[in-house]
Amino acid sequence: MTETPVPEIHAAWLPPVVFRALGSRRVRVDGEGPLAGTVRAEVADACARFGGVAQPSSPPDLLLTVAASGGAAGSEGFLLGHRDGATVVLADGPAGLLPGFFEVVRRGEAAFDPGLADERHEPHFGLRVLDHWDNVFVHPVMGQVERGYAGGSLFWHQGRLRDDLTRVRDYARLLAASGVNAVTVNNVNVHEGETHLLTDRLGEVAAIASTFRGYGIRVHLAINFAAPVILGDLPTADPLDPAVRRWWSDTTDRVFATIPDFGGYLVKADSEGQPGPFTYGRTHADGANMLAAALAPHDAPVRWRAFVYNHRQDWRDRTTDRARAAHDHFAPLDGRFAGNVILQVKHGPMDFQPREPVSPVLFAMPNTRLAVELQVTQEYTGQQKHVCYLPPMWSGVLGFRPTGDASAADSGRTSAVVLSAVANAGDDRFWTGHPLAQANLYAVGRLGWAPGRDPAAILDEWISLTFPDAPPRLRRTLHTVMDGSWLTYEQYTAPLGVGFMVRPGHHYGPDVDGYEYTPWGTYHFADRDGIGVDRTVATGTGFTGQYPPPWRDRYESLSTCPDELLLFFHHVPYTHVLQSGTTVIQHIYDTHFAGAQRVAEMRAQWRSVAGLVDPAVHARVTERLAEQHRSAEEWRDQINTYFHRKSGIPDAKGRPIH
Ligand code: GCV
Repeated sequence: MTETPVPEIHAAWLPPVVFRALGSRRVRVDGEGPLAGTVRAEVADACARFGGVAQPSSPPDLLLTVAASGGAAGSEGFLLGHRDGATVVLADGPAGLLPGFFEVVRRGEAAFDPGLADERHEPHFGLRVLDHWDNVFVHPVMGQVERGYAGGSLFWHQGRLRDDLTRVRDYARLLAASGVNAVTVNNVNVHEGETHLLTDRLGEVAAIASTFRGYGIRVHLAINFAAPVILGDLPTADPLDPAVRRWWSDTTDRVFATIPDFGGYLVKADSEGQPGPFTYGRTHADGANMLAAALAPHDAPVRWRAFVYNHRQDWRDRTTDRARAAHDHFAPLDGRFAGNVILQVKHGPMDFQPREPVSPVLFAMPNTRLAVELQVTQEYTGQQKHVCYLPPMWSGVLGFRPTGDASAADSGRTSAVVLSAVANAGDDRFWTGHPLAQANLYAVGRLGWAPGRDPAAILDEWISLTFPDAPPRLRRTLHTVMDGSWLTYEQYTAPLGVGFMVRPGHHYGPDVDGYEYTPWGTYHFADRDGIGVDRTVATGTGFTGQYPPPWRDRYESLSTCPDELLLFFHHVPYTHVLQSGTTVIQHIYDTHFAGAQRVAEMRAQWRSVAGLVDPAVHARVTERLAEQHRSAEEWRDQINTYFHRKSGIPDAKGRPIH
């Protein structure tokens, strides 16, 4: 037996062996166009590897074809079933062939069960986009990838587009196999150099787009609102100025002349120092609608971010509440955005904390198209040094029912039409730094197709694809280590939804008061008596009033506010008794001891499967778990000590607090 060389780049969820069931059969692909061509090439490759026959002259075991009834050309839907002794993928249009193909791959042998009942697959979110925060030039503070924990950019290296885009093609293939259909290539903080991607460096975007195209993935660009000024063409970027409007329209026409299937713009305006319409006394609707007008002839959207708040606030002023900001800015503009504007809303009202309530903006704008934005890159959830499987959190967001009625039909969920997620991949050999963080990337597309899918089932699916020959013990261990890891992370970090307490700037590790007296609006207000932010209508900032009933009442009242969000909504004494029956202070001690202890167990569990996993994967995860363990203990000790010193209340169980 020849030894297979360790691949330079990890195969993630597409190691060759997952194509075995399909590649050992007779497979025919009918259909025209580049996507059908991609599927044919995939099939040919799999059959060459596993002894099957691609495009056989005899009846196939698997037929992938566009259904005779033929839906819209761009439709990605398909039917999977069994007809006349063969498994069939009947795609609505050519765009459905690729997702249909990967559905068969995912199922392996089960896809060829003659008893396979007809299943209709259609994506819930038409646009499922990964937003890369990649810079072209290495930023002096933020580096090549802002909040990137997986090495450098897949696209750019120190100011230049990479010569070899093979990895981008492999990335496109991985994303297509998970269900993602778009990528924004650059950071929403568009610095001067990156502004040129829109014009004189557009060729680089075109090169990336043609690499993604074969896998049905469209490329979007984050643009600088002040581009007409920065590029030196105009003295103003006023969105109501006719010359500015013409500039955007002409520039956008050139983008589409170069990249006919260009996906659209993404804009961070009047946020954290980025330029925007406020400079000219205009509204966000004025700004977004100007870009929408330029994109409309090309039938493309502008995604306009709702992450707008005052980052220069005075901590002494208890009336200003950052959580309120997005709703205060945008809800009054409902109905004033053009049809091709998509308002992109972070899933929580603050900033991707491990626990936040769902943003009320997602339920306040029935006349605006919305995108919900998740953060796959683990800025506040362990920076890909910690195992933190995030889909259970996302699933809660996507399944949140504003009516509060758990039995309500899907229409009761968030009205968002787009799922966007800040990417966590880079040029690291394992794509995501921490090999187990690949599961978070994988899950975005899967939830984008079916937001109601069980996160634990997605995890098992990812395990099967990524570790296809894993013995049951390894499968079980992976599941045990990962499922629940978000709750473990929550246990040893900031308590009960209060958020932050991270080291300022890089946001890794504990610093309870790190942001307490800063202008960023992220406070916990701990004193000797109690902790938490009073966001009630009755006595606080009134944030609870931004929710529709019944949530505004549930969050407003101490007796109905869920424990895990208590300190997000209320300031309470340390002796306040939670619904769980324990006091706030004892809960803090208990969860911090338990969280750090759980990480020690995860470490031991992982150690026990050495020898069952690719040694390089095992070594990388081992190294990261060691750091997670150190960090969890650091969190435990700082948080427990801080609150012990503040409150003077001892741990009822007498454990060591420093
Ligand atoms: C891209 C947070 C992050 C920033 C990020 C910003 C945003 O503030 O720390 O790095 O900027 O969110 O989402 O725009």
